[in-house]
Amino acid sequence: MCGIFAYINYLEPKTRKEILQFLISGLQRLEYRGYDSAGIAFDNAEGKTEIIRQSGKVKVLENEIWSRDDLSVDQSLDIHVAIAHTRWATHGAPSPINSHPQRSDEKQEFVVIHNGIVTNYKDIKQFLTKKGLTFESETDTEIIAKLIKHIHDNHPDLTFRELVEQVALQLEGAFALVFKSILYPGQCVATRRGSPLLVGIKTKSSLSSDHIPVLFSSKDLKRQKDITPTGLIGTKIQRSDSTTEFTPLSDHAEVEYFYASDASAFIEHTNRVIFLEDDDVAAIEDGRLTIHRVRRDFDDKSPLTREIITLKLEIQAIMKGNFSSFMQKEIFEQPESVFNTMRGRVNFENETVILGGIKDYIPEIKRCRRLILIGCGTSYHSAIATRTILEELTELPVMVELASDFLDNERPIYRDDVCFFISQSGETADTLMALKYCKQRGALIVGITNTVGSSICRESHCGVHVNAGPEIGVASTKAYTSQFISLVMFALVLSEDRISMRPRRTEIIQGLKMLPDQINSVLKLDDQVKAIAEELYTKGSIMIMGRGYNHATCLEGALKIKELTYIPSEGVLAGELKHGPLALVDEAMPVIMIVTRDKVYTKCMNAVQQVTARGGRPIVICEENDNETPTMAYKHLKIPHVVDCLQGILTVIPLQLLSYHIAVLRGCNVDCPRNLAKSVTTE
Ligand code: UD2
Ligand code: GLU
Ligand code: MG
Repeated sequence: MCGIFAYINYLEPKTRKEILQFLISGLQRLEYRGYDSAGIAFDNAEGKTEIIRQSGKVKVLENEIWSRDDLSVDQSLDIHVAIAHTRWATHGAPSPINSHPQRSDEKQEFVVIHNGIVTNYKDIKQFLTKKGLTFESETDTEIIAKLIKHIHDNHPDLTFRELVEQVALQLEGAFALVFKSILYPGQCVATRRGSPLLVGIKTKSSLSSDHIPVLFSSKDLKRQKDITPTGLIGTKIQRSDSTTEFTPLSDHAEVEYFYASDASAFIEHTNRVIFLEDDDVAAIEDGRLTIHRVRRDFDDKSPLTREIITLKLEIQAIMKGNFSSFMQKEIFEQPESVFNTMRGRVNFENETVILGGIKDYIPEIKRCRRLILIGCGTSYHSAIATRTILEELTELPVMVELASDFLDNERPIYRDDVCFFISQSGETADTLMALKYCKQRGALIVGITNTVGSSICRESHCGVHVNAGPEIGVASTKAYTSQFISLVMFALVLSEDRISMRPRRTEIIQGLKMLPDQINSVLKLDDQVKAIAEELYTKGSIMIMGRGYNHATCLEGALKIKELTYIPSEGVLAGELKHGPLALVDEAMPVIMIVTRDKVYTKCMNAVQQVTARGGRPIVICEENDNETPTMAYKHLKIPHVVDCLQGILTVIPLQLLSYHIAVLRGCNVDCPRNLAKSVTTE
């Protein structure tokens, strides 16, 4: 989820100081991704692997590095492999021992850096423990370092690359990995599945601009006479007879390689990159890069010849990918982040849900008197969004409270209450205070957080990490949809043994399965949403209306508009229309209405009629198969159909996009709205 950076120099001498500087600046370029600790590994003067790790900022790590006087920083190294990492903890709190690189043993024969989550690490840990191995960290990553050494010890004939392939075959989950080993000096092997990883290549010669640089596979090379080595970097020219000629980089050519989670980490050194694909294993040995496949049966589908792409983008642009702000990037990340929230938890085949973080507390939760969901801002909205399905599936009374208001009024709390504290950062001061208040009164405390090792995570008895990955934009987007899904998963867990609820559960679990694809199709509305933004950005206020499962979407949409565009915006429960808000409606008042085909559909249509009857021109968010609502609307956006209790995930996304576009049109700072901070750690 966070940052990987590795630097390999071959016959291109660099001092240790230069190498360390490269690592630090590479990590600094990745800082924007969010992280809680950092670390590096390189060769020390004795030819052993040296690891330096710190919690906190890269600056702290840098200070630690330069404070060391035993590193022989002026020594020049002809061939060297160095790896570096920023960590967003998912397994074990941020601490030096949990930071990466993780090591195989005290001799540090193998070290590895990892982005992502290994979901079957417990099984592998158990296997290795039975073999007598002990673990020093709480991370999932440590098992990777230990496993590769274990395989090496049992199969000393395997190459470094083959060892990594064997390891990758055993791992489940999402990962980008880079390995270094004193047993294989000068070699560096990387692989990925689900997490991004790319290789940067810097050569002095051969890659001239009139040639297309490529990485050729042995298969392709075999077709050409006189070329024997595998997967070499070189150039190809298309001949007039439409054959290609490949000229490999000459032997003993000076070359430098970089591995990184995104190109911003090395773009100052080179703009030649190869994007690795899932199950690729990229190996560097004797200055040569080769790419192999973990599963050989996939080879045909995925040729090993990869074009080396020349990136022309400016550093600033690359940092955010093709996006203009982190918030926009995070909105578009939702198909993945939502999947990551469910990863290893929802089994779509046998329709079961396991939340490892609360499973031991389920009997206690089932005996409770009521559930109380507490949060602030967006997190509070995720509670509103899921309250109804929680009540339906748990058959428990559910209360939803704003943390500050809850404390102001000293709401009564009892020992048999179960209190949920929802916070992206896990540090929100109001929520944390409410947590302490409830804990003192003997309630069971459940955290719903995106940040492992955060205060709420530590103070809670149990909880669920939403695993949305770091969120940088101040206005929350992907954390909201992941909190939403976490609470729905909780409801599913609590209803597991209710036979009467089986059809409903099936419907919801199948709905969850479709969500990533459906979010993708909602994101395709971006241009339509932008057109609407162009009409609305000069308006003085915006009203967002809906009811039932979409009430939370209205509140969250209005909050996004306020936060980002500074336009007053109100989320109105459509049922309340005639009790006040209708007075605001006329031709000039922008009104957005959410109408989905659930049990309040007719009531929503009534609301649309009431608005149009007052001359209002509603912009409607409705379902794809709904041909009626658009006829009454001034404009409409169509989203896919999903089970009622999950609609809020699809309906909120057009509003996230809308607030983003309006903010851009108004020239507002999307990532850092005025007067707001990412995590509100003061009361
Ligand atoms: C754990 C791993 C996950 C995956 C899975 C495989 C961690 C952090 N997660 O996920 O990556 O390997 O096992 O089975 O190692 N907690 C709190 N308060 C909170 C949030 C969490 O106390 O606000 C506790 C929770 O009770 C549990 C631990 O933190 O003891 C990990 O929570 P989780 O949701 O990441 O747990 P799980 O089993 O989904
Ligand atoms: N799961 C690993 C850990 O918690 C890696 C997290 C990351 O992607 O930074 O250490
Ligand atoms: Mg805890």
